[in-house]
Amino acid sequence: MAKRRLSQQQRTRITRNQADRQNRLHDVNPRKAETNPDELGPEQPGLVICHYGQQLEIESTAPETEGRIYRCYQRTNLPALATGDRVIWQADGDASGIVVALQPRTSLMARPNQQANLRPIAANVTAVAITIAPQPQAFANLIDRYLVMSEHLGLRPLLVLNKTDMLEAGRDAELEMMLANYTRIGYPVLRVSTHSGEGIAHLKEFLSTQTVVFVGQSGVGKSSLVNALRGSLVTDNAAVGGMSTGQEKGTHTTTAARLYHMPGSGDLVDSPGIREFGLWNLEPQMVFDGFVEFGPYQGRCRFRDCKHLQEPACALRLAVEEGHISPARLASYFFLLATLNS
Ligand SMILES: Nc1nc2c(ncn2[C@@H]2O[C@H](COP(=O)(O)OP(=O)(O)OP(=O)(O)O)[C@@H](O)[C@H]2O)c(=O)[nH]1
Ligand SMILES: [Mg+2]
Ligand SMILES: [Zn+2]
Repeated sequence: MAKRRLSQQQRTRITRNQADRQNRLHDVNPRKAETNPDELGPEQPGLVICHYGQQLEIESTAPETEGRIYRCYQRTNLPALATGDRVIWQADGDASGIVVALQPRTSLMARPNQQANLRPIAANVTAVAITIAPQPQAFANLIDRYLVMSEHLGLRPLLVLNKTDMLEAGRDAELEMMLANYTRIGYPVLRVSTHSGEGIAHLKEFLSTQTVVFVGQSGVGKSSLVNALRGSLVTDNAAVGGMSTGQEKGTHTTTAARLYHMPGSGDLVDSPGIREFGLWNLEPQMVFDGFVEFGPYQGRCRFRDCKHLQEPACALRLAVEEGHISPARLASYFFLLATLNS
């Protein structure tokens, strides 16, 4: 037992060391970002695969160099770039270059950093896979936060329950009830296990035409899913955490969002597990709109400015009493509203 624990720790350390080494390898002089344009290669299109620190990994989408990766800096006049951004860049060597322009985005997912500034995570995604597992425990508040964000951005949300091999009928009854409620609201819930392979083919089919970002707590298996969906023929697998139970908190194996192509069609973005329950810039009405099953009751309360708390003839509370809206979702709505004001 002791021996096994040690080897898991070692595995985690090795993964981390590899990441450090890779980052050092990618080091380019930041001053190059201001190189005179005449000294650079022609402008060409590219795709941001990863953004860590000040550096970007750009995949060329120009016919002659398609698929090749260049380590780049961005010109300082550009906004912060995100994984999935389409850009224009110029080579300044065999494997490096400068990003000179950002192409229009269809969507931008961002989350606040510790300073409460919004940090872009992924651009141009079409779907959000909210990933949960029996372990670490899933929180409805967090799922709802992602749902509100997805609805707000017009992205297609789905819930992915990973680690179905770990489910225990008694212990996970609450989780099952929670998922049944999301199904009832109309959200797709896909049940998978990267260990047993259950549901992976179905998830792959479901996502085949999408660019999907995997979000959720650290240790739920986002990177494992990306690897499973891409299959065993690829060589550049995402690093996976060492704790097979996922009970250990704060492993945070993935440190930056990264885009992977699925063989065939579809793109996957692996993102780091969330560290804190951050806020994002939303108005209260946007939160309401993000609870899609509340929609039919909008404007039906007796008082126009009803807060749905104690007011008489509140349509929303009546809907809860009559079983059309789950009490958990109403509670979650109040919780998210409160976090906006804190
Ligand atoms: N039992 C079981 N464990 C799994 C499954 N999928 C992944 N795991 C384990 O869960 C742990 C965490 O997996 P990761 O893929 O690194 O999780 P992550 O969500 O990417 O974590 P961060 O990168 O830290 O956000 C690893 O030990 C995996 O082996 C599964 O289907 N069943
Ligand atoms: Mg990961
Ligand atoms: Zn009301």
